[in-house]
Amino acid sequence: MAIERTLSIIKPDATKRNLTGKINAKFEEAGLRIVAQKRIHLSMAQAGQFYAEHKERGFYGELCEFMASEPVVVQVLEGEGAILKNREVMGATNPANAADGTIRKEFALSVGENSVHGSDSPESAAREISFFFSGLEIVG
Ligand code: RTP
Ligand code: MG
Repeated sequence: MAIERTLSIIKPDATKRNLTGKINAKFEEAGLRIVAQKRIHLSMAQAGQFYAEHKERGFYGELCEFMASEPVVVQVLEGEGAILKNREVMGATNPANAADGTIRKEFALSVGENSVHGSDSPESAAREISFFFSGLEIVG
């Protein structure tokens, strides 16, 4: 399988509870390398732009407010099949459905406050990585 890069976000519920290191350990244990990382506080406008694909969904306003409520850690993860592998390590969107050992099973509070985001396709990964990082900031 090819080496891929994917965009990950450690969400406000997790940064607030000081879980960045524990979540990063899960990525590293799965063979994903953190090749870029920064802590930022999104504005409502930035959160809205990032999640524009969900504009028509009922949870969009709540999602944007949550993502702008506290700092987040945005990261680029690299590895074999990184996009799918990261989704596996994250677990299902709703922690009630997440498999044992996944980040969301262990740390998520609810379907909304679910600790991590991960790109869901190569197209999303390309768009989302360039949303947050310039090429110079990614060091593989
Ligand atoms: P993400 O984009 O954050 O990696 O999560 P995902 O693919 O597993 O889920 P997606 O359907 O893309 O939804 C994006 C985020 O919106 C929030 N959400 N809330 N209240 C709700 O029913 C609801 N559904 C989704 C979650 O924070 C979800 O991760
Ligand atoms: Mg998604």
